[in-house]
Order: sequence, then C-alpha cells, then structure tokens
Amino acid sequence: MIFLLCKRVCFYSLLFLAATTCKVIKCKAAVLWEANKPFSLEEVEVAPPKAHEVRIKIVATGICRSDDHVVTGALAMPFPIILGHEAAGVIESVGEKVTSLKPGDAVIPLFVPQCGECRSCLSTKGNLCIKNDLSSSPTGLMADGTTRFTCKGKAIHHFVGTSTFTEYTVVHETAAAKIDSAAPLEKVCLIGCGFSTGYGAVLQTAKVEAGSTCAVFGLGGVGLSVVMGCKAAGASRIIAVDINKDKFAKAKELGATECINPKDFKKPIHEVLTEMTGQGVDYSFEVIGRIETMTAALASCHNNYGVSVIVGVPPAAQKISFDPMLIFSGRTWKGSVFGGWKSKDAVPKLVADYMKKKFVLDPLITHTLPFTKINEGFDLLRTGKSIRSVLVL
Ligand code: PAD
Ligand code: ZN
Ligand code: ZN
Repeated sequence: MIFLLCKRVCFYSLLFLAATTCKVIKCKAAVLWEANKPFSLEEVEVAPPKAHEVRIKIVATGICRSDDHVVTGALAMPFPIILGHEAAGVIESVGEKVTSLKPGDAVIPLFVPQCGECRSCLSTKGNLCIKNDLSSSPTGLMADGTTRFTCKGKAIHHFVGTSTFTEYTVVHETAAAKIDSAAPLEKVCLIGCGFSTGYGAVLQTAKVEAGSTCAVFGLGGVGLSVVMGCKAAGASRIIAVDINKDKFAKAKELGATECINPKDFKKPIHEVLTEMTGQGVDYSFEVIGRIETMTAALASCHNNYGVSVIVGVPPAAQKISFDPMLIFSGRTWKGSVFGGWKSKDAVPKLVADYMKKKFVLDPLITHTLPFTKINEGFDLLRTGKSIRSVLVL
C-alpha cells in the first residue's frame, strides 16, 4: 500500500514537474509598488530557479509586523517589492547543483539563511549568516544581483531572501529548511518567523534560567512567543507590558503572571517594574520596535546582572541616546535576530517539537484568511485586533 501510495505521489509530482519545471510561472502575487500604499494583487512572472536556488509553491504565509514596517518605511527596503517572510510551502522545482532539497519537499523559507561556511555559521556563538539581506542597505536581489520576479515589464524586488506573499517564490537553497511533510503548513508557517523569533530570544539568546523574573514589552505574535519561552524556561515571574489591554488575556493564557499597561501609571514603566521586583527583572525583552521602549526595557532589568534583549526591529534612521551608567553598572544589552537559531538546522527540529506537542501555535493564530484578503489582514494587525493572521494560498 505504502509502495502504491509512493508511486502515485511520484507519478503526480512528475506530471506537475513536466508542466512547470524550467519554465517561467505566471501567478498571483501581492506587490507593494511604494510605501504607505495597499498591496496590489497582480499577475507576476516567476523565473525558474538558477544554480543553488529552489522555487517554492507557497501554501500559507503569516503577516508579521516586520512586513508592515516596510510599508510604513520604518524598515527601509527597495521598491517595488514582494513582502512576506513567515511561510510554508512545497518545492516545485530546483536549480542546478541543489543537493539538500527536491521537488515535493515541504519547506519553510528562511529569512536568515544558513550557508554553513561563513564565520557566524561556523561559530557556536551566532546565527546571523553573512548571506542575509537584512543590513541597513538591503539589495532586494538574489545573490547574483538579479531578481526572479517581474510584473508589467518591471523587475520586482525580493524581501529578505524570502518573498512569500506570492503563489510561487524563488529562494537560495540555504534559505529553505525541509520539514516533516505531515506538518500542517497553515500553522507551522509561524515557525518561519514569529514563534521561533520570540521563543529563541529567551532560550537561545538570553538563556533564561528557571526561577528568573522576566519582563516582556509588546504582546504581539513575537512577544507572546517570548512569554511562551519564559514559561518553558521555568521563569517564576513573567510580567507582560502592553499599551493594548486586549492583549492581556492571551498573555495570561500563555504564561504571563502579571500584565501591566504603562498608560495606567504616572511614573515611567521602568520605575514601576523596578518597584514591583525590588531591583529590576533578571531579563527584559523589547518586542515592539521603538527606541523609547528599548531604553525602558534596559532600565527595567537588574542594574548589575540584568540582561535586556532587543527583538523589535529598530526603526530606520533613529538613534538611541542613553545614560552609559545603565551599562557601566553591569547590565548586558543584546539583540536577537530569528531567535538566535541557526535556521536550516533548527527549523526542522522546531517543527518536530511542534508535532510532539512541546509547544502550541494555535493561540497565536487569531485569523485565517484567503490570500486575496491580504489588505484586510494588515488592517487587523494595525488596529490591534489580530495576533497573527495566516493567509492561505
Ligand atoms: P505586533 O505589532 O503584533 O506587536 C507589538 C505589540 O506592541 C502590540 O501588542 C502593541 O500594542 C504593543 N505596543 C506598541 N507600542 C507599545 C508601547 N509603547 N508600550 C508597550 N507596548 C506597545 O508585532 P510583532 O509581534 O509581529 O513584532 C514585534 C516586533 O518584533 C516588531 O518590531 C517586529 O518587526 C519585530 C520582529 N523582529 C524579528 C527579529 O528577528 N528580531 C522577527 C520578527 C519580528
Ligand atoms: Zn517576522
Ligand atoms: Zn553563513
């Protein structure tokens, strides 16, 4: 029976392959032509993958605040662009010299790739592979300096090597992780960004110990995943901070022991947290992307051995000015991209852990929408009504 089933899958995938391999695919994509405009659903052409690249049929993609940061200009990217970086799909075809993936494999695209050769990949201390396109001057192009997307005769940029708001995308082989084919793609797409980023910031970057006190600034999909990480690490107090009190019920459900709204206090929130905990929390996490809350989170942790982790994307062209005494006294200020995980190695394991029910994703997914409702999905995020909306293609 298994043999028959395999034969059937192979037969169908061969038919499918014959239909599209090596050819340009015309499909639907959400193009962002310029900042502060809605997404335009367009027919785009997706070129076949070149050497070391793979073409993926996207099945589901989440909406993350980082996508919205590009819309508002807080995260500077070249336009026009196809955004989206939190997805899951199936390999449609592979370019020459691809060895780690084959057509039919279920995959999660990786906005932090893992080339396995650069200093960060070879070091046990880091995860930010040099092949990333997250710098302050991103190219929006594939490694050879060209794009695989065109629309109405114009080249369209890629986003952080992923671009998932499209029925088909092309990514480098080092930017896609093969996952369990039985995994529900409309859920595990969150492992492509939000969940892994928050959970890893606690377990990989901060390495929170059991019994610690933690403060989490910002309770979106990423911040709630930080809360889950703190709980998994055995933190004794998890203080959730948000200006939207509607986020508190879910934060409590996922492990927050207290929830506070800075708007309810006259004094600055770092003073409130310092009073609540005696001398400040052991670990604080900024999961918003504002410079004021980054310094508030730093000032909220213990003046000598507190660790504060910046997870929120720093707004473009803004600088922080802070009293260096905050650091001189011993605090540690860190950043965390994709939760510190070495992506291609970690993502299949995280999916396996999800399948073993070691953590949940369902509470993070408040909306599941057809891809064509992408603008509605962004409105839900902007009005604070959603945690994660998953678009199904
Ligand atoms: P989100 O917008 O869903 O959540 C942000 C939360 O912060 C919301 O609940 C807001 O109400 C709350 N908030 C806003 N302003 C304040 C304030 N002044 N004080 C307290 N709370 C406030 O975003 P998200 O969870 O999708 O992403 C959070 C950040 O993390 C965002 O900046 C995003 O770009 C970044 C991110 N970083 C990485 C990474 O690799 N470091 C990956 C993914 C997302
Ligand atoms: Zn993201
Ligand atoms: Zn690398």
